[in-house]
Amino acid sequence: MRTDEPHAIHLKDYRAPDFRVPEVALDFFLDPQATRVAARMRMVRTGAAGAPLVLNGEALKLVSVAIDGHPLKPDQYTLEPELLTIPDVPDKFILDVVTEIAPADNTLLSGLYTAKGLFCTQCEAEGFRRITYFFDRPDVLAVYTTRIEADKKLYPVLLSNGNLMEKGDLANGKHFAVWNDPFPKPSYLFALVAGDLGVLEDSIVTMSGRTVDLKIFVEHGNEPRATYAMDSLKRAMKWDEEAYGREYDLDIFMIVAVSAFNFGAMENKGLNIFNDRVLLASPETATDDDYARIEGVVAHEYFHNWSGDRITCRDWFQLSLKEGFTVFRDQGFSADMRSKAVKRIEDVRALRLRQFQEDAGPLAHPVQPQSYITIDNFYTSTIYEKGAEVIGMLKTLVGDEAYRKATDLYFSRHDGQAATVEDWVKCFEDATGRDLAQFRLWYRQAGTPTITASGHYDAAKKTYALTLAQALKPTPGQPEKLPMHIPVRLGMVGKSGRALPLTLEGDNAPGPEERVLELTAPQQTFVFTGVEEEPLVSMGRRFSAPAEFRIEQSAADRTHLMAHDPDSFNRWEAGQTAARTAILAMMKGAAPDPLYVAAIGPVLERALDDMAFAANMLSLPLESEIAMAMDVVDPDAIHAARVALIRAVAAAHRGAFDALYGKLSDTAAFSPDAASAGKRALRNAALRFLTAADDGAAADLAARHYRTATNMTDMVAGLAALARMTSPEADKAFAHFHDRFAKNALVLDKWFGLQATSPRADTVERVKALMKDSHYDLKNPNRVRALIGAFSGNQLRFHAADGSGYTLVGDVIRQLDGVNAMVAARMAGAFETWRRFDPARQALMRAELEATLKTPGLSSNMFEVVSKMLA
Ligand code: 0A1
Ligand code: ZN
Repeated sequence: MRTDEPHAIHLKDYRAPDFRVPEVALDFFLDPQATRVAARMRMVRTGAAGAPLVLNGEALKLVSVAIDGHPLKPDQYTLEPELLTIPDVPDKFILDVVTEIAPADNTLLSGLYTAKGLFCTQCEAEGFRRITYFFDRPDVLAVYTTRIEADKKLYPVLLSNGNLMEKGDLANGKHFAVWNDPFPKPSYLFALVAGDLGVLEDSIVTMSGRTVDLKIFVEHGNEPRATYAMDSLKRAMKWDEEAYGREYDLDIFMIVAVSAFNFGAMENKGLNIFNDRVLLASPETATDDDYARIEGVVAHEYFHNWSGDRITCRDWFQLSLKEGFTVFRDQGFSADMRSKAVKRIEDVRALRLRQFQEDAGPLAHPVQPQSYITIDNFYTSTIYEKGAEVIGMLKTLVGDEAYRKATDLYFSRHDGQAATVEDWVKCFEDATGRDLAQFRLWYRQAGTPTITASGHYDAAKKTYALTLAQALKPTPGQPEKLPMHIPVRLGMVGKSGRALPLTLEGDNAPGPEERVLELTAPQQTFVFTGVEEEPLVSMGRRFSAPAEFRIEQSAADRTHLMAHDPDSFNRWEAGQTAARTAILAMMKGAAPDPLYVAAIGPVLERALDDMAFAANMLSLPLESEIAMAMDVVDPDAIHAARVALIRAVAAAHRGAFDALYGKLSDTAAFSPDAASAGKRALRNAALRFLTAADDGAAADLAARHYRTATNMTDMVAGLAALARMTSPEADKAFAHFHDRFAKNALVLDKWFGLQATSPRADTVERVKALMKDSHYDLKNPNRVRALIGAFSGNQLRFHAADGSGYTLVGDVIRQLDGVNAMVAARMAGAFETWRRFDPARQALMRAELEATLKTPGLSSNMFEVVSKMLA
């Protein structure tokens, strides 16, 4: 992993492998310090005659290597730090490789590692090479048989992919199990788990009538906390049958929860491995957001069985083929399980917060990148979330029915293959007859396009001419951009609030109230006829493209749309734009916009109609969202103006907030369903306004909210309100929370995170003190993310003018780089926006980046992100 001169890998250099590996048999002798792996692989030459066998390997001790049973002498192969080369091999042969590894020392959590006495694997993207020498690339698909041998007392549960073939006891207190996965798969989908685990079991009957056993393995005692994940899994399996016609294919589907995991979860064939943070939930320990995330991630990993496992990627440049599609699928599932409008709002918000930021900075890359140094750095919001948006646009352009036809074609045409983004787009062309040549630019061009609309109403002719112009700024390596194919969904709203029909010049019947315009040129004008009154344009409904939609509208226009737009997403959007505009003006000395403040009145009046939606209407743009709209970010001014607007809204509607808060107090037993969660969200939104002042009354209310809470959602809301205050009530509540949950790692993470995101002036000092807490652990990614990750998202305090926040995070990432380079490089993303700040802050951040780049033994992961940020 550490290389002196990290070099880039390019898509244009892709070459098919020289060998096929139809079968792999692995024999594991588990031991935390010295695990032995005996691998037997059947190799068949498919490439050039005489080409050498070159296998990947990393951090391995090679014990022996043999071809067709004949051990090789050291002069018959060469061993480099990351390659095993055997120059002279036959066209068909059996390769035996024995390696030794030390899972307990594997702090990178890639390959085979131990966590709390458990053995587990993480092989995506390139972890399998840390287990044995192999073609560790996604286009080499093999049938795996895995035998695991381990101490029976310590590791009673032995799991791998596929079906259990055999198990039994051995001498010396050992036992073994043999698993076989009949579906050929790439090495990154291999998984093994061994440990002392409890299990929650259930089953489901698939659409063709087969019974599938479902098992979720967790630490003993945690079984009840896995019931929501199990319920989500069953709903996801059913949904995939209905929405995509996809049936599960093995007789058993297993999930294992682990406490140390680099990302969220992993779709290993038949044996998903989860970060326990996105699996375990109970009302006392998980918030409604946690429940929603669990539902989404369980579905995501399950959906990968078709979009990822049955059809995998030819190479890692195709990563979005599986990730963008699977995110799109999980978003569709969650939207169907909950509220479509609210889910869309949440997804767009997350996209803007992370992906738009990425697209506007030094790490911008296309959905299909052309090169990388370390693939681990490309599990990005662009690959995942923008990739999903691109698929959403395809669906918008071709329509629901044709979309299903195209995905059916994709699944049948490429089942069992390692496919490409091009294969995917081709299926859409073949299924629909559409030419998607220009649309392909969404995969190739980085950056967020801006769509600027301007309109002209001719009252005499009753026509409205709408001109749409698109622009895309240069991004690293892409100075010139071509115009894209952009679906722009829109409607027109009259002054009275009614929706106006959209009849385009040349239509021979009155048009619908909503339509999708296809913008393909740099600028296009669409003329609508029969427009009875001057319209307000509601553009980019349901966010029809991952773009920035710009239209000149007054505060009055926006508050009108906020109240009357028939599209609820755009009602929310109008509110966000109005609030952001108001805050930006306040930073220049304006008073809180009275129109915006007044517009919250009707929102409160209608709040009970759709509570989750109302909670979103009441949620002001975040500080980092406001920063996106500034040329030079001023974190102090943003914070002050945002708080001032919240206080102005609170003061104007005190009575209504009080009434709402009182009316919504919950006495029913906890249920995680969407309606109940929406009710809690709305009450907690009201709490935010009622505790906007930093005074005794606010502290009392927040403390009472915290103390009387009967579930984690409300506890966290009370605690978050207190975290903004200087009252001694805050310290009391945090101490109470700590003592109550000290033994529950996931809840303790919330305790760390809430303190790290506090706007209080002493936050940097507090975070430093928390790093000395006995519960802080640099080796546990969840804990580091909870404290340091949360802190670097605290725009006000991370960007403290004295640079103390930068030094804190800089020191951590440099230290963490030696422990877990993958997680460290992701955390370095905190500095991604450094050029958007004032010269003094820029200099401070740059100094941290330069110090990082100079660190001896820097990982290639960190080298890649930091050198790109400085370029
Ligand atoms: N494929 C997984 C994400 C994942 C990627 C890499 C990992 O380890 C380095 C872990 C998980 C998903 O999309 O869920
Ligand atoms: Zn995924």
